[in-house]
Amino acid sequence: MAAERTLILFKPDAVQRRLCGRLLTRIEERGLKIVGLKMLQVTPELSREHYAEHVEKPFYPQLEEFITSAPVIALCVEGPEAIQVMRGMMGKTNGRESAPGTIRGDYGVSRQMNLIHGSDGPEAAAREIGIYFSDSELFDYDPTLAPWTC
Ligand code: RTP
Ligand code: MG
Repeated sequence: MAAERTLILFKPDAVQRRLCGRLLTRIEERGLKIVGLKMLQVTPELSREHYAEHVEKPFYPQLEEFITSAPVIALCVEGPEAIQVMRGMMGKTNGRESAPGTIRGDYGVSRQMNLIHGSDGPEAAAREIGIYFSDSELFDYDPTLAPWTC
């Protein structure tokens, strides 16, 4: 099956709560491949570009305040149907409605501070990966085990 790429953010609450290691472990243990990773500060300009579909919504000012409140970790994650696999792992937007076993259902009860962002479709993924990563920051490597015992 063809590999697909998606843009993931560990949001400021995940960084501040020191949950990034756990979130990364979940993604790796699921079998997805990390092909890009960086920490950055989201600016108001970047927030408006990323969340363009929400800029006119009533909750946008709070969303911008939150997403710019501390650094985020951005990842490009690759795998078969990676977009939907990641959306399933994330759970519903509101942590209170998110099932146990999902990231948002296991670590939060907030509708806004919900730990993780994932692209919601192929067009969004291509657009968002382009916002956060240049081509030289994305890596193509053999995902099989390295022969570290020799
Ligand atoms: P995301 O884009 O961050 O992956 O989250 P999502 O698809 O599950 O949810 P979306 O509807 O795209 O909303 C983007 C983010 O805005 C905040 N939000 N606040 N009514 C509210 O207060 C409200 N609704 C959404 C959340 O941080 C949500 O993840
Ligand atoms: Mg969304």
